[in-house]
Parts: sequence; structure tokens; C-alpha cells
Amino acid sequence: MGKPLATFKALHHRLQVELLAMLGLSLVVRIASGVTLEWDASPDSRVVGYAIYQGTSSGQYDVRVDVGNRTTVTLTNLLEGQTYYFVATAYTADGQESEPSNEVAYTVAAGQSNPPVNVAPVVTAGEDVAVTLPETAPLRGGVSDDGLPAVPGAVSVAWSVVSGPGAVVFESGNAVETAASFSVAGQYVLRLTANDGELVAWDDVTVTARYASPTNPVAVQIEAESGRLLSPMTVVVEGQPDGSSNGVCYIVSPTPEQGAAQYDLPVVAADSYVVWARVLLDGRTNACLHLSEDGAPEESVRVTAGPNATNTWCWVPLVVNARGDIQAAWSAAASPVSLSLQPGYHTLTVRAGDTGVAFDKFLVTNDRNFVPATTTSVPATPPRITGLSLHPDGAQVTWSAQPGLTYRLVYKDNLTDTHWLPASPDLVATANVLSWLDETAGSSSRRFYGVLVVR
Ligand SMILES: [Ca+2]
Ligand SMILES: [Ca+2]
Repeated sequence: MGKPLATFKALHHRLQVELLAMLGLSLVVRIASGVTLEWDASPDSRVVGYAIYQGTSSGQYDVRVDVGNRTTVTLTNLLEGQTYYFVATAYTADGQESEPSNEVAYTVAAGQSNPPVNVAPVVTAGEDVAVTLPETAPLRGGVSDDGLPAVPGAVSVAWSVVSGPGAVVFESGNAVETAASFSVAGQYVLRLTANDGELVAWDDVTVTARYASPTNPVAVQIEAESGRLLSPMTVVVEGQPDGSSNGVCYIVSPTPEQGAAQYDLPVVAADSYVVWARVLLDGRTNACLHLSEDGAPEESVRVTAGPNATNTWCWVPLVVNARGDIQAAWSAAASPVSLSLQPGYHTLTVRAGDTGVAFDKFLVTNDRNFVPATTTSVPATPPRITGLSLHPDGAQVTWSAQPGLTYRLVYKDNLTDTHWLPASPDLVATANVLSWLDETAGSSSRRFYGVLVVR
């Protein structure tokens, strides 16, 4: 057996390039390193197969690959930068093996040894956005990916809501660039998620939605117990009267759907108004009640305590209670009650719904961005009257204010009068200025004004 059974040609080695897929806009090319070896068939009829020996030093082979009865093979899984040496042998059915062929060498080029690793998409949800309702917020997201894995070979995206006080509608929830609309003002966190079929990545964007500010912001505060009460609506005094640090005076009905309170609400600017209530929800997270103005049909509304606000006095907006499945309505986003009111006095009627709800105060405002404070702070600077102008309707008085604090315009027609009389309802400042038109001023030849901070 001195004569070689096979002459090893090892004619060429080449990179094997597989074009795996071309889907959408992504061209995916997987490059796997390999070396293809070819050799001459042995003319000896006893030969039934061939073997390839592989090593990393010339003349020393530590891997034997039985390739069967064929004359070409492609070897893969070779290390980058490494030089490999190969020889071939032929063998017979009874186990005889030929002398090795000539040796060939192959060096694997750098960067071509390992199949590429799928990298997660890179997502940006865009810059934070501030928007004035009912405008929509533009969402300018961005996604890039390496095109892997080959299937699907494309990235799918989806917008979702992480948090927010109301409902969000995306114009196109599966587009990188789209717009969103919001049912109520507040801060929303929206998420853009990208999925390449294997890996998921996301980024969040914050949208601050505000309402347009009214030209003449007004917030009238009414003590709940100051209304005309219809039994069994009852006044309760706890501790010291209202205004002291630890006392509260409120109304509550012991019977569901029974009892009401009626208020005279002065309105100075034709506008749409929202209503807040300072409530104590006795162990409930939300409750229904009924609201009507000027004898119009009642509207079903509800109050919902914020997180950790059950069994604590808190300011909450009255929101529309959707008809139908009340439980579903509670879980859905809420729209604030909106009263369209003309100047003059209006009658506001609050009728009990669910039991276990106590009302301390109501606040009616055309400034939908205003959120009443849960605690009253001491004014940093006392109010100062900055403007007084006479109109056919009365005297317009303007003073400096501190947002969140409650003020009352008072007057005397003679400086020697012992008491100041109210010229305005209790007004909560939503900006750093407050103004009220005193329509009773025309009855006096002269009048002195003052402003009280109501605790
Ligand atoms: Ca990828
Ligand atoms: Ca009260």
C-alpha cells in the first residue's frame, strides 16, 4: 500500500454566502465561514469512502472527519484568524486506509467565523410633548434594527399607555410616527415598543395635556352645608367648625338616592365650568351622585378617590357617569362634568346617590387646569387691591392672589360700620390675580372694599 489511493487536490477554498431572505425592505445576508475541499476520486475499485484530517499545525492532525463516498466537503465552525491544515485519505470496506494526500492550508479571515448575533431594535419614543386640548399630540418615534432575525426580517411597533388619568386614542397605534388624543388633561406616559420577532425593546415619552386657559379664570368655592338641604341630607359638625385646623362641617345622606342640597351659584363669565367636590369616601373608591343646574334633567356623575385617598378628605372632580354598565364606566377614563353657564345666578342641585359619601365643599371653575389643593397654606403675601373700575353693572375689583388660596371680597358703605359684608362668594385663586364684579355697588354712593383670605 505504498502508493496513495487518492491525490488530494484541495482545489479551492471559498466563503460560503447564503442569501437567506429578502423580506420587505430588509436584505438579510448570513455569512458563515467555511472551506470547501475537493479531491480526485481513487481509481481503486476497493475504495468505499474518504476521510479528511484537520489540524492547526502542519503535519499534525487532531480531527478526523469521515465524509463517506464523495469527493468534496465543506467544513465550517472554524475559528477566525486560525490557520488549518488538511489532508485526505481513502479507505476500503475492510478498514484499510491510504497514505495521506498532499497537505493544504487555509486561514480563516477575521470577522467571518461566527454567525452574526441578533441585536434588539433601537427605539426612541421622541421628545416629551406638551399639548393644549383638544389638540392631538404629535408622536415622533424612531426605530432601527439590524434586520435580524431573518424571519420575519422586519420590526413591528406598537404604542401603548403606561400611565395617565384618561383615555388615549392613537391615530395609528402601529406606526412609528403618529398622533394621540386625550380625554382629559394630565400627564401621560406613552410607550413605543418594537419587536423584531425575537427581541423586544421600548422607550417612553411623557405627554403633558392641558386645557386652554380661560380669559377670565374664576373659581367659586361653596361650603356644602351652606345650601338648602332636603331631608335626609344632614349637616354634621366634627371638632371645631370649618376654618379651624382640625374641624370640618359637612353634609351626608344616610339613605341611598335620598336627600339633596341646593346652591345659588353666581356666574360672571359665560363659559363652560367644571365642578370639584371635597369629599370623604367612607371605605369606597368611588360613588355616584346626581347633579342638575337650573332645573334641567339630572346628570349621573361620580367621584373617585385617588390612590390612598379612601377615608381621607380629598378634592375630586365630578365626572360623567357613563350610562349602562357602571362598573365598566368606572374602569374607563372619565370626562369631567361640563356646565355651560351664562352670567347671572344659577341653581345647582346635588342629590345623593350612593351612601357613605360626605361633602365638605364644592368648587365651580371655568379654569379646567386648576386643581384645588388638599391643604390650605398661609399666604406668603397678603392680598392687595390692584384695580378698581366702575361699569354700568357695578364695580370691578381686582387684587393680587396666590393660586390655591381662597379669598372673599368684602365691603363697607361707611367706614364706621362694625362689620364687613361679603361682596363676592368665596373665590379660589387659580392664577396670581383675582377679580370680581360687585353688582350691588350701584346702590351706594360710595363703598370701601377689602379682601379676606378664607381659611
Ligand atoms: Ca434585531
Ligand atoms: Ca364644609
